[in-house]
Amino acid sequence: MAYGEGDRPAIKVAVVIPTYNEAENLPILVADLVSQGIDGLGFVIVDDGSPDGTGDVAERLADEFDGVFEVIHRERKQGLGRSYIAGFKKALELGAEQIVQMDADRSHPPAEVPAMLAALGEADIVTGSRYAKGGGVDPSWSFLRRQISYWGGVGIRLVLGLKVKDSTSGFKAFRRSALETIDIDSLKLSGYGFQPEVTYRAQKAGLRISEHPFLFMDRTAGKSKMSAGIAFEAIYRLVLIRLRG
Ligand SMILES: Nc1nc2c(ncn2[C@@H]2O[C@H](COP(=O)(O)OP(=O)(O)OP(=O)(O)O)[C@@H](O)[C@H]2O)c(=O)[nH]1
Ligand SMILES: [Mg+2]
Repeated sequence: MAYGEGDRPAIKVAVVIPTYNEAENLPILVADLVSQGIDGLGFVIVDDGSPDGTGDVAERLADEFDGVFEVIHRERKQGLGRSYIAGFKKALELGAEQIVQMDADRSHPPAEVPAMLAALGEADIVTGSRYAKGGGVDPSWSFLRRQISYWGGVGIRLVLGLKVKDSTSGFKAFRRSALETIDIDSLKLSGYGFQPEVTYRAQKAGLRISEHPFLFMDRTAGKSKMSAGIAFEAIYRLVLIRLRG
């Protein structure tokens, strides 16, 4: 249902989702989130001109949704970090009290979101964690992939001195005040390093970060945008960030 300015239900919880070629995944993810019955739920989708038409899919979902549903269209692919910064700013501007970030590829289970929001009662940021007790990764992952992912994460934790067990998780819930404290405009990394950089900033600012276990499942539709090159570049740049404080 479409609303005029001023008569849409108010947004309390904004789910920010960056998309690049996720036309198949996005409608399923949005429907799954809606079915969680979250009070004051709204969406901010940030699409980087996906050639597969994800931007149009998002507009259609916005027309159908009974509440705040913003779609930010950017002309070209600018990376995950820049997309999140634009999305977080929009969520704050809309007046959301709690902001959730998650991937569009359905690796992050919507069923965990209500518990993560509840956990914000005693934390400034709740990080979805594959390595907290009760969490895990897709059973189809090979032994080698598990080792690379786990030890890569341990390396990043050591480089940045992070306390959380899952330093690269892109599944998080923030209090509005946490995003305001972090000064999101000054975040430097846009690719794989964005998530640990956010966590590093939050820890340095003395924010309370808790971990919520979840089972990370591989995408079943669409293509991954990850590569080993992206991961190595991120680690190198995180070292620089730590050295410069
Ligand atoms: N707006 C925008 N979204 C992006 C960009 N790159 C990736 N994304 C989205 O960011 C999320 C994470 O990207 P993925 O390709 O799943 O990366 P990943 O989860 O690290 O890698 P996999 O484990 O292989 O899925 C997905 O929702 C993507 O559609 C980008 O440049 N711009
Ligand atoms: Mg993914």
